[in-house]
Amino acid sequence: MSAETFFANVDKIRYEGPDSDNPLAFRWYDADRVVRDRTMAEHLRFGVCYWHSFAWDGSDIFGAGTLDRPWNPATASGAAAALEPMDAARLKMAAAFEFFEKLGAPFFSFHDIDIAPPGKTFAESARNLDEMIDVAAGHMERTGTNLLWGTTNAFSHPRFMAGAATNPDPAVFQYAAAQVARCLSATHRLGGANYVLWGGREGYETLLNTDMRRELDQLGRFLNMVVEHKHAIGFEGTLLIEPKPMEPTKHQYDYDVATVFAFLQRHGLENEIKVNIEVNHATLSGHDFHHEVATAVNAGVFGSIDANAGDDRLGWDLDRFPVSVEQMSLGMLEILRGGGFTTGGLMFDTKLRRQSIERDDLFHGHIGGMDVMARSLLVAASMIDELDARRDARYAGWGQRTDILEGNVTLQQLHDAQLTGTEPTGVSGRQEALENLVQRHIERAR
Ligand code: XLS
Ligand code: NI
Ligand code: NI
Repeated sequence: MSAETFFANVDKIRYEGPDSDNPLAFRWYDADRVVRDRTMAEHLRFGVCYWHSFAWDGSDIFGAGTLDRPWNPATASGAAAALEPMDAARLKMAAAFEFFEKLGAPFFSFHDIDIAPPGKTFAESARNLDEMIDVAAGHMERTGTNLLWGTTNAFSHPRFMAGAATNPDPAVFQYAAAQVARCLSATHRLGGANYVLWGGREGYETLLNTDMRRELDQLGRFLNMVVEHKHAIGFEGTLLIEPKPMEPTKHQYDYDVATVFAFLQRHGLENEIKVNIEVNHATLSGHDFHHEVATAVNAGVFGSIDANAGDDRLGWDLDRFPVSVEQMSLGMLEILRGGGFTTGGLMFDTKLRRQSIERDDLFHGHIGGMDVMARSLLVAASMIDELDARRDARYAGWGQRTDILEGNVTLQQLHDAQLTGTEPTGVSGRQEALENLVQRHIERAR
């Protein structure tokens, strides 16, 4: 098998418009189309993730790998069993870049161990990573694909069973620090736009054995060291924390955006680190996706998005491709209200279903996700002005009472004024009318 033809049955995916019946074409994502102030490609900044799409073999907690990924030794065909790990990594990378290019995704993302096999020692792992970073640089140059973010996997290996930075054993903290330093440099070398820190197992299983105060301080120190390292090596991308409330631990310290923002402030990091919001994690934390975006925008820490979705019947991080235009339109609305992406983008931290074993299934998942997000952008762009005007009108009364928020009146003065004042009449929330407005834009946005 030649790696260049891993997806031999699929050609470059093109935009054909909403009336196309071609399942391997975009119906909504038209990269060069201008929407408000920028093109769709500039608004959406799509990225494909290496881990679910190329490193994962389709295994779940109840069963073995199902996916045809010949570079993964555990894959059913066994084709890779005979391959040297570095040869398997090169094969995987060639297939991944063939995919990025045919899909027309401008960005990709990786964990260190997705692209380079771990060695027997840290030094050997670091050499493997360096070598694969060189290979990646060649593919990026050839295909024009860019790096949205790099990240470190400090949660899969047994050494991280009790976390990385929050581990009770400082030797594990040191290992994780070494890994992040190396991977941050690798991300810098590839011109990454961001670097993500998802707190893989930074949390606890039981408070019976956990000194929460100490663990949070360890995490704060760790992140300060990452910031110092970023500046030391001259990395200009954005550092991002990815909130998640639970899974794999019972309680993750980066619970949601509000929790992360409080943590950043406590450790003096609120101007150095922003958030990467994952839609499925928002759901797990009991929030709407758009709530998390709005919270981040308000706090000034909005960074990037992992564009996936959960399943209403299954309560874990399922990482489905997004399918709901309504859900994503409300999220895109808050992103537009915040001024859109700067270094961030929409990363498909998405998994095929385990039964999707044809090679082109990976295209169908991404094409559908890109079209849902593009359509959601059109809906959000179409309704934002009308909604903002309605929202401003709701607060219009404050135009006459700037004295209150400017701090020019006291509680006593408001009391005295009310003694002779009239009964407030209130303002209608107009929720049903606004929900109908959203539906109208969903129906009509083109
Ligand atoms: C896991 C996270 C992970 C991060 C990258 O739930 O979503 O995939 O995005 O480490
Ligand atoms: Ni996730
Ligand atoms: Ni994620």
